[in-house]
This record gives sequence, C-alpha cells and structure tokens, in this order.
Amino acid sequence: EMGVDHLAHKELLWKLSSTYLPNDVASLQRSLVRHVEYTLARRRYKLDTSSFYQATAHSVRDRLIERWTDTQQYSAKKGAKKVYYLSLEFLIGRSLGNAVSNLGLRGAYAEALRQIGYDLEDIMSEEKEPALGNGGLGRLASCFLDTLATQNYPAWGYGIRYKYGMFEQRIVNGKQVEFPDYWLTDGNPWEVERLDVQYPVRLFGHVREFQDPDGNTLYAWEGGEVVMAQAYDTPIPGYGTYNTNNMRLWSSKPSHEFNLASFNAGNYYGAVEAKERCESITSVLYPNDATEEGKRLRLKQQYFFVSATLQDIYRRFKKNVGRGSTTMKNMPDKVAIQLNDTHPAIAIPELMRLLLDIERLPWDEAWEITRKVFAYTNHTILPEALEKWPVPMITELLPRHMQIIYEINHRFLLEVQKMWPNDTARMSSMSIIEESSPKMVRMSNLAVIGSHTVNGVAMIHTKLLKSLLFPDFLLMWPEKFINVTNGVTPRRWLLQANPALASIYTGMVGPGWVNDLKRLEPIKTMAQDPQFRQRWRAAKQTNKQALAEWLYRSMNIRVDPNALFDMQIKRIHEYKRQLLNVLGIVHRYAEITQATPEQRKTMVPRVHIIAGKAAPGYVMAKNLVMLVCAVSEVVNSDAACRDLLKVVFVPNFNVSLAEILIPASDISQHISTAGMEASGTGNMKFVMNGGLIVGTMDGANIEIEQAIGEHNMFTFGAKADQVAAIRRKMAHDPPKIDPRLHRAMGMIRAGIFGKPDDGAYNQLLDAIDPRKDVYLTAHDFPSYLGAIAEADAAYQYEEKWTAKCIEAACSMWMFSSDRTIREYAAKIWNVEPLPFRPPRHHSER
Ligand code: F58
Repeated sequence: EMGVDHLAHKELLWKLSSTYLPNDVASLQRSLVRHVEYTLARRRYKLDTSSFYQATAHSVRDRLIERWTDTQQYSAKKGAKKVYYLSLEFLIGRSLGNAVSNLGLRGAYAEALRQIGYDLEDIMSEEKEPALGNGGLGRLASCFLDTLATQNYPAWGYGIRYKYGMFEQRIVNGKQVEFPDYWLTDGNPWEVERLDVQYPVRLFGHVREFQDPDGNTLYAWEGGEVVMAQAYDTPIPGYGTYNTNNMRLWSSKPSHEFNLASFNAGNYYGAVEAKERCESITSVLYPNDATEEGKRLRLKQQYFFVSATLQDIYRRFKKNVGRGSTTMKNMPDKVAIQLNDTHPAIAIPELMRLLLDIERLPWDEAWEITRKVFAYTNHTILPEALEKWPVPMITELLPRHMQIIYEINHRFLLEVQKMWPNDTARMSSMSIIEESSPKMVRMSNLAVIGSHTVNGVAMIHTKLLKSLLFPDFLLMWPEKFINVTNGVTPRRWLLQANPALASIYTGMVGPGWVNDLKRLEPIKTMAQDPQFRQRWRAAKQTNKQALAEWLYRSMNIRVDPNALFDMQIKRIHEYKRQLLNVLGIVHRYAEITQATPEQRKTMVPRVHIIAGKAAPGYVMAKNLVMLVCAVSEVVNSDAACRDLLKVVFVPNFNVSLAEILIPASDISQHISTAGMEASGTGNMKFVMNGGLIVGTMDGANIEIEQAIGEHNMFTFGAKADQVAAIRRKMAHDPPKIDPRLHRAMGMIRAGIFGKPDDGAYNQLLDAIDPRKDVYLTAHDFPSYLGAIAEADAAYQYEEKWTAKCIEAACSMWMFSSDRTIREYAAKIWNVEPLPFRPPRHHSER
C-alpha cells in the first residue's frame, strides 16, 4: 500500500512530467538551439551543418520518445499479444527524414530550419545510414517494422547492433575494394542504450545430468564462458499514428563473471584479450558470401542474439504468469515469434531448453508451446544457401542444444516412421541431421518442424518451396505451408523518396493513399488525360534531372536526363544475371558503332545504371563488377556513343542511394533465371515510382504482371517449369549460340574492354558456354534482346509510355507491406492492432 507521502511524490512527479513537447516553429527552433548548446556542448556560434544534423536528430528524438514510452506503457498495461520479428538483419536506412515524415513534422522542421539558415534536405544528407543488412531480406524486415508501427500492431523487432555494417564498396582501378563500415563514428542519436537491460549468454561448457527429489532426470548447462548482451533500443514511429514501436538490438560485452575468473588466474593480458573477444561477437555483419560455411563466429552471433532475445521475451511474458489464470501454457496467446529465415532458428531448441531445464515442464507441454509460438519465413530455395551447421561445432558451442535437437529429431522421426514405415530415403531427407561427415544440422528442417506455419515470399516461390524443398513435410502437414507475398513500405519508397510523384497523388486523392495504397486505383483512368500525363512526365523528369545532377556532382559523369534511364540495382549474384545485362549493353555498343547515320536516328538514347555489392569472397561477382566498370570506361569515352549510350556503375549501393535512383528510372531489370529469385522487392519499388520492368517470369514479377497487366511489362525468357529440361538437354545437345551473343562475347574476349591478367572475363564467359549454361544466360539472350527492343519501341511513343507507367504505378496496392503485414497478422500471428489514443490536448498526459 502506498503511503500518503508516496502518493504526494507521485502526483508531483506526474505534474512535472505531464507536458508534451510543443511542435510550433518557434518551439522547434528553441529545441534545436538548446540541443546545440546543451547536448552537443557547442557554443552558439559554432553552427555547422553537421552540428545541426545532430541537434535536429536529438530534437526529433525527444518527440519520438514521448510517443514511444506512451505506446510501450499502454501495450504493457493492456497485456496485448505481441509480435516479435527476429532478424539478423535490419536495413533501416536513414532515420531523420523518415521520423519527421512519420511524425507529421516535416513542414514544421523545414520551416524552423529555413528561418535560421539551414536546409532540411542538406541536414538529412549528413546522416550516415546504418547498413545492418545484406540486401532484400534485411530491407524487408525494416519495411515490416514501418508497417507494423503504422498499423498499430504491438510488435518489436529484435536484432544485432553490429559495430561494422555492410562493407563500403569503392571502385579502385576498376575493381571492387571493401572498406569497413564503422557507422558509429559520430554516435547514434536514434538509439537509447538500456543499461538496465542486460542478459548473460552462455557459450561452450557441458551438460550436467541429475535427479530431482521425485527421481526425474534433469539437465543443467554449466561452465563455459558467459558474455553479456546489452540492449540498444530504437524507436520505430508509425505514419499518421501516435503508435511507436521498438527495435531492440543487442551488443556483446564482457560479463562480470568473466572478469573475475580470468583475472584471478593471474594472466592479466590474457584476461584483457579474452574480454576483447567477447565484444567481437557483435562486431561485424557477415556479407552473404558464396563460401558461407563453417564460420563459428556466425553461429555464435546467432545464438547470442537468440538467447538474449528469448530471455527478454520470456521475462516480459513471465510478468503475467501467476497474474489471474495465466500459466506457461498461455505463452502462445501473448507471444508470436517470426523467424526471418533460418538465421534465428536456434531459438527453437533454446525455448525448449528454457521450458524444460528452467521451467521444468514435461517435454510434450514444452513442445506444444514452442510450436505454437514460432513461425518461419523462407527466403530462398537455392540448396547452397540453406544453412547447415556441423554437429561437432554445435556440440562444442551449445552442448545442451545439440541434445535437444537430437531429441526433437528422434521424436519427429518416430512420426515419420508411423506415416511411412521403413521408408529410409524419406527418413534421411526429412531428418534434421544430414548423415554426412561431419554430420550436419539442417536448420531449415529444424525450422519447419518447430514452427506452426512456414511461408514463402511470393506465389511461385511458395509453390517451389512446397514441391522442391519440403514435399514430404507438405504431405505430413499440408496446412503448415502458406504464401505471403512480400511488400514494401510506401512511406519510405514513395512519400519520402519521390516527393514529386507523392504530391501528384495527394493532389488527386488526398493524403490517405500513404496508408491505403488502394486509393490510387481511381487515378488509373487519368492515364487517358493528356494534361495529367504531362504532369506525370514532369515529375519523372524532375527526378531524372536530380539524379543527373547527383551523378555529375559525385561521379563527375554527365548524362542526358532525356535519355531512357535503365537500372539494375541489387546484390551481384550469378542467378540475378547482371551478366545478361552487360552482354546486352555490349551488343548495343556494337550496334551503335556499326550504325549508319539513318539507323542512329532510330535508336533510343539510353543511360544504363548498374549498382550492387559483390560478396568479398565471391569471385564471379567481383569479376562482373570489373567488367561493368571496364565497359563503362570504353563506352563513355567512345565518341560514337556520345548521345546514344552511357554506362554507369554507381559504387556503394545502399538504401539512401536507392532512394535517389529508383524514382528516376524508366526501365528496371529483374532478370533472374526463372525459379531462382524468391520474390524480389526492388521490382515493386520501381513500378510504384512510375517505372516499367524488363523481367523474367520469376518471383514477384509474375504477380506484378498480373496486377498491372501484361501490356505494361516486358517479359522474356524460359519459364521456371522449363528450366530443368533445358539444362538437361543442353548437356548432350548443345544449342547453337546466337550470333549477336557470339559477337558480344567475342568483343569481350578480344580485349576491347581490357584483358585482366587473372582471366576474369573469360571466367565469366566460360560459365555461359551453351553446354553448361547453368543460369540460362545464353539460352535467354535472344528473348532478352527482344524484350529490350520492345521497351525501346514503346518508349518512343511518349504518350502511350506515360499511360503505361500511370496504369502500372496505380495498380500496385497489393505490394504495399501494409497488405503483407495484414496477412501475417491474420494467417500467422493472430494479433490485433492496438491503437494508443493520444491525449487530445498536448498539455495533458
Ligand atoms: C532475399 N534474400 C531474396 N538473403 O533473395 C529475395 O528474392 C527476396 O525478395 C528477399 O530476400 C525478401 O524476401 C536475401 O536477401 C540474404 O541477404 C541472406 C542474408 C544472410 C546470408 C545469406 C543471404
């Protein structure tokens, strides 16, 4: 019971903390200057742009924090079911623009800054973006967080606060060189270090078996090393709502226990070094490598992150246990955990360990809870990309988990045996353990077995997932497998990246489209209106102009903003077939150099932009980057190409760069070998921004085509169901090579683009030999040129072209992550939005 004095104190405290920050221009200015003086401790006259970025960020952060703490307190009080999105990657991009936009304070801050001599846009570009992800998978996680907040779902993202994010790519002497991305040099105003949220995480050690007083056998994981997980929280504001969610990232640091043990042993320097090693766990993001295997530190990262996260979720849930009728069994009513790929799948045996060894539940009860809590999203069916860990490695690092995995597998295989007696082939393909040497733990099988739902990320991907990857699991659990097609947030990818187009939309249908992309549908009919088409083109032109200026400023390259802008921007991978694009460009180059003046007049002037990072150990990808750079060098300095062709490799592709490039595109290429790109999400962003696609019938391209109409997309190439037969046939009956491809390859081999001494180009070209053309690059080349030619032809009819773009862009509602998340919520998580109603007057909390 609270005493009188305590009540009085509480009331006083309440009064002291009960005002909301004012958002009028004058108040924002006071807040900015106060942060310069008191947060940055700078004199008033030292007011450079970078100080003002810091001050603006802190001022915005204050306003995020009041919404954030209110939202979190509210959902705790309501005891609502929460979604936990577990991802080793979040590619958040810059925060300032997103925050002022989502808070509805962009205008006010822009004005506040303008009056004191600063430009909000300039200040925004001071921000260093956190690149805590590789590509599509990490960016998807961040789009999901934006939508979860916008739609008022109680949801937290959990991940790792890498000290070094995705490497910085520079081109030095025509080659990719990687530089470390230490993104925290200037601090990070968007995070709050929660010194009161730390958990110990054990690694190595042994399992002790013992009996409880009733004679039951129990297990305890003991010894080894203990490192601490330190929480860093970042507010995730929704757009047009008060709700603000949380992204909690973990950083590793030495534990106190670690301290004592090592130092007492008398080895001072050795102990300090051991402490350093603790911090190395979260030091670097692994770049998606072709040779991604046997990396013990990566497994440590995964477990470290999972252990801290589950302790945190568990502690939050346990506050409710014992309250009313809540027991452990109710965990699935309060907790939904989504595994973003298998990277966090070790969470399945970890939750089992907590329920068995700490909570002391019987196996069946623990297993039922676990399976009701987890769901798993698969992002690839490429066998080489499926995670496997050597049994000896898990045994050493996580001995208790290895036992639990074996027990899960044993019980699972009994079920298999029941369903298909003595079917050893099935047993061995469904087993979590691959009987190789050394034995391997198949994380995808573990994730399927331990989850209630498994989803693919586009219709074709889910179909292939069912038929190729998990056919036996599908027979066992037909309901477990579902599709949830990916989506992207219209906030970052339209409203913020493309203000020119956004203002057209708002002018037509009001601002509601930002949270309800369906409202753009009626604008489709405006494709018939010449005046509207004119305005649309003007917006695209503004964006192309801005990009042209950017290219000139930052790369000293001049491009004509009236040319067709063609882009392929994504990670460099053989299956994504950047090589097909380059061969197409080389073909065009040949055509240009041989064209008569009459023929030149019929050619469409083009600017080809390619951007993307190659994993440091992925030789073919690095060769490709070299080739693009060499082609661009030759083409751009050839007078014959002057007004017809420019090729630009833009280094260090990241979220901020995508925000500049995508709105300026006329054509983008999504040309993976059919069946290999799970979904793709760039494709969605481009079409939403009024660009058209040259693409294969792969991933979400197929659904995009369905939504926008086939007359609005340039498709080509083998279909997924033809690929296997084509590959089989080419081995014994090599197809004749297309003469245009032959010529393009000949030019490259002849050294027109240089002859690197390591034979890099030959290596690229040898891999598309028509007899072993794994990615069907040679096979698809003729139809690829056909699609490009169609696009060129269509581009020459300006009015028709614009009509296509309008129709396509306004048909894209289903590729908003808002639709995606509603599906996850309904079909997988069983959660409801919980909007926090803010106080009507700012002065009363
Ligand atoms: C991508 N995967 C898919 N993985 O390739 C893409 O089709 C899909 O649209 C996207 O996920 C979202 O579903 C992807 O980006 C990675 O980056 C992994 C990161 C960890 C190492 C292995 C690659």
